[in-house]
Amino acid sequence: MDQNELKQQVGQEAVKYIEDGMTVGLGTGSTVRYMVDALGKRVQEEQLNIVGVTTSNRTTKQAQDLGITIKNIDEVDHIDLTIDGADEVDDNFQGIKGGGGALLWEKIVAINSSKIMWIVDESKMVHQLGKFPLPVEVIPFGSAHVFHELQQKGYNPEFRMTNDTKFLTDQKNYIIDLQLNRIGDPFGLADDLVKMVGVVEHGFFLNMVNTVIVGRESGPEVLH
Ligand code: ABF
Repeated sequence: MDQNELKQQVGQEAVKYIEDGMTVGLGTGSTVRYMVDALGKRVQEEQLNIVGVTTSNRTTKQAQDLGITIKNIDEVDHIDLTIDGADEVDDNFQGIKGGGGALLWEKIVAINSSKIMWIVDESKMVHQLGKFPLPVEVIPFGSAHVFHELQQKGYNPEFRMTNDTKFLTDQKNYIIDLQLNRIGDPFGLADDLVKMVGVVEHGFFLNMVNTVIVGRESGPEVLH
């Protein structure tokens, strides 16, 4: 199986955990795209009665085009289950997310969810976080100074670019990716980053996930 087949495998497996009447957080990324497609099929074929809360404008469009009812996070009083992707997941279920630039809305939806499930192809499973650059979302105002401070700290920052201009998140913020290679103390680094004025959020998702479904050649592996 290639990576896309593994992503499709876990996307379709995850949808089995969605029950009628649920409010479901819908993540962002190519793996989640497969899940939302499969969910749309269930909604159409089974008249599944669910409400989706999305983590990006692109997931909103995909879900609405499939006839899935979407509500803004501030219109619901709870989210039963959020299904999202991830860029890295370590042996302790700590994760890095944000490769798709949606980490802020993803984390807001996640912290308001009763249960969190990540769906990943096996390439995302690592022993130590850090090979994937850590995304940091920053307010544009003063971002050059935040960038400089990150340089001074030795975090190897790079502004995320799209066609020679700074990438803009759905919240109209910038993303600075930290090329760290290996991260020995994610909790310590997370604390350091959130103290920086102008930093909105980082891509560490620590002590958050309940279930990880990993795409494998032998079939989806469900880890709790
Ligand atoms: C999203 O899932 C992002 O946080 C993360 O970057 C992405 C993983 O991307 P993909 O599923 O396309 O590999 O939640």
